[in-house]
Amino acid sequence: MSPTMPNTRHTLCLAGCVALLLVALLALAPAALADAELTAHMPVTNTLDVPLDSTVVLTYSAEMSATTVTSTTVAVHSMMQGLVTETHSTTGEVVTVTPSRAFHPGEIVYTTATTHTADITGTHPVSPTVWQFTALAVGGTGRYGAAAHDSFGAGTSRSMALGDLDGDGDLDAVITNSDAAQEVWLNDGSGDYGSAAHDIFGAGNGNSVALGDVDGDGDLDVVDRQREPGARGVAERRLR
Ligand SMILES: [Ca+2]
Ligand SMILES: [Ca+2]
Ligand SMILES: [Ca+2]
Repeated sequence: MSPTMPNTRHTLCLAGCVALLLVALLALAPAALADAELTAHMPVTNTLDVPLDSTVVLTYSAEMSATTVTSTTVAVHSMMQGLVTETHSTTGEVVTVTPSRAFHPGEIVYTTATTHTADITGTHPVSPTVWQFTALAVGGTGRYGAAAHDSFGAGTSRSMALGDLDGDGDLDAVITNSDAAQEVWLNDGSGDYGSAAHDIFGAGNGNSVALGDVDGDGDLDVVDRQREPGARGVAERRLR
């Protein structure tokens, strides 16, 4: 046997061990994130007690390009007010959105982070992210007294929705009637809606209604469904 054989076997064994160690380390290493991915956000999804003046903070995996972060690419919509995105501040990987108005107590808020943002190299996120949270509601006794404070017309109402339709900070009402036109009632700021509807639309047969910023221009739009007795319903979209 050659005197060099043991050294050769030792060298081969060492190389094999090193290779195995590298494979093991690679298996344990976390998967590398692609650039510009959203890795965390505050408030986190489904938080129920978010302060009314809270900001929304998004953390990405790379330094973001401030010019790509706008109210179109990172938008905050509240269910009762529509688009509330005001200013974006971008510092490195962190984007902070400061809403233009305080959230209403108990309302649901949605943040949409699209794939049209980019990091400083121009790389976009692979997927959009949408999440929701709920604004904090405090106080109150849960008791409502014996008499209604206001009544809304004489129609046979089928459904209603609340939202700030005129953008003055208080909650207005949309009511659908089965035997009269649909009605918008504006809040005077103290919870009173007056004695007359502010706006009417449609021709009755209202069945259900929902509010949302359908066209993305910042204000709340109305989607209502009307239904003739014994007939199929017709959905209408009314944009502002
Ligand atoms: Ca209002
Ligand atoms: Ca008002
Ligand atoms: Ca709108």
